[in-house]
Amino acid sequence: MSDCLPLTSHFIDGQFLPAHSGRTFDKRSPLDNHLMGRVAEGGREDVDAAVNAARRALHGPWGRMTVDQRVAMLHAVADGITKRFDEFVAAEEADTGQPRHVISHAFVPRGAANFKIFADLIKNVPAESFQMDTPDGAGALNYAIRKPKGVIGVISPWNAPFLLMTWKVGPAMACGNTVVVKPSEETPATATLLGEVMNAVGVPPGVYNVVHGHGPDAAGEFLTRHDGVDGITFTGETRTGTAIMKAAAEGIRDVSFELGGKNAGIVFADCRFDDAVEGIFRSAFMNTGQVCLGTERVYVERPIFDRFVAALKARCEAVRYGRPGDAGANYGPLISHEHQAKVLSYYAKAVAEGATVVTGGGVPAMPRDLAEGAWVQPTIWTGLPETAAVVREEIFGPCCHIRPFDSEEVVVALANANRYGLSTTIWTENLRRAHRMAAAVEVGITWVNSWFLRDLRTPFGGSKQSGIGREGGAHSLEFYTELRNVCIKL
Ligand code: NAD
Ligand code: 6OD
Repeated sequence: MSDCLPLTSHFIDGQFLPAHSGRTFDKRSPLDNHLMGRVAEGGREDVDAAVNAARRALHGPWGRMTVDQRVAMLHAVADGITKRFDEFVAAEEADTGQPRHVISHAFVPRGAANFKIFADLIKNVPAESFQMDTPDGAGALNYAIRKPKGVIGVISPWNAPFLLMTWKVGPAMACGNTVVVKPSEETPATATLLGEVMNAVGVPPGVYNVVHGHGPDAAGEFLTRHDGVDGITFTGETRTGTAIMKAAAEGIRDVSFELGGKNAGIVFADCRFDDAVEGIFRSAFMNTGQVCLGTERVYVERPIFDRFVAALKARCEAVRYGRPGDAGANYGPLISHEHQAKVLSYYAKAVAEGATVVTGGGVPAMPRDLAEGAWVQPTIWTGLPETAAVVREEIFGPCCHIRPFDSEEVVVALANANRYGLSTTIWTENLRRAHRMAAAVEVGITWVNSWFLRDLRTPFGGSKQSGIGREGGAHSLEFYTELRNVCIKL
């Protein structure tokens, strides 16, 4: 490469490496489209090198560590992230363009916590055992031991890149596995930066590897098809999950999937009105709507419908566009022009299908230095049937459709009439109703009078086409370890 732009390297076997082929791809800023640097474009050789390094490390010093030593190392990783907190925040800001407070309050601290929580968990895993009778009366003792699954392929998305990647790497390493991460091509920075922390705290080479690159017929797919990979954990679109599941079928590899959503927000007339407006606003528009748990369908009980729509509209029209560190800026761009084109195509579809555009619907006027960024307005629609594309399909942008409802039964049916089942947020002061609703909605997580709160020890995952398996706390052991039975004749 003859220009002097920075290169984001692979991290393989403890070393920062360019692609074996020498190829790179461009990383542009979502804020203004300027060329930030180049990224190593992973190919088969790079994936091979990373998987082989991970396999060697499984049986090297990493595999021989005691649980206490591993736990201490994961704590050191978490502390290492915290020590370089500002660099992680800056790297994620540059990759995603999102406001500083979102990244520094929600995403990066949770990334560090992902190492501590799973390290502490692994020290306290109970083992099951059964004493059985035998015909000779001597008896036998059965007990189960948990072993690492092996080399884990981690494929992560761009919307909260550090949090979502570490949520897989933390438990995988805590359980004694080694990993090969393929971060999203849109957000490569923090994965490589984490390699520096791994080296600094003495994680053995090959335990944590990163191969950059694209998905189909590229690094992502090569990783999912590699026969040295024992399990694949993936967060991303449901359609990509389908492709990965087919790849994993070769070799009967296990998968853990966190996929798409089309989440409902349900607002009852007895809610605390201002809290509900703020909660729905955050859930639909935080991170410019690029949150898997985001609300794109809002159902509001009829007596407060008009007032609610007006209040949410006012909230949207008060957003302050800007760069991550700009004073007062609380709203960033979409991740890329490609994603902007997708979101704008849905804005056009909504109008074509007869929506009333309450606010937004296009690209905001931006100052000259930001005019080339991937900006879109927060957008609210009303008046569409449930069959409309923007009411059925995941858009993953800052937009929602709001519809009035008249009864609990009807709103449950509306919320459930979708192929996804990731999350729901319910706003009511009626405790009994909240419990009834939480049991009736077909989703992996229900929030009542809140959103985006979750203790890392609790299960997380999607129902229906929103995922397979649960990760979080002890539930992560199901995927990241293999349970083996030992039977001893006494
Ligand atoms: P995506 O599926 O396009 O890409 C995710 C990752 O998969 C990227 O690293 C990409 O390079 C890789 N990839 C793409 N095709 C591949 C293939 N054929 N084989 C192997 N790897 C491949 O998703 P995205 O656009 O990065 O992220 C947005 C999506 O992620 C949304 O659908 C969102 O709902 C979902 N998501 C879900 C959760 C959750 O917890 N359920 C969390 C965040 C995001
Ligand atoms: O931190 C979490 O619990 C979580 N599920 C974050 C997901 C972010 C998705 O965009």
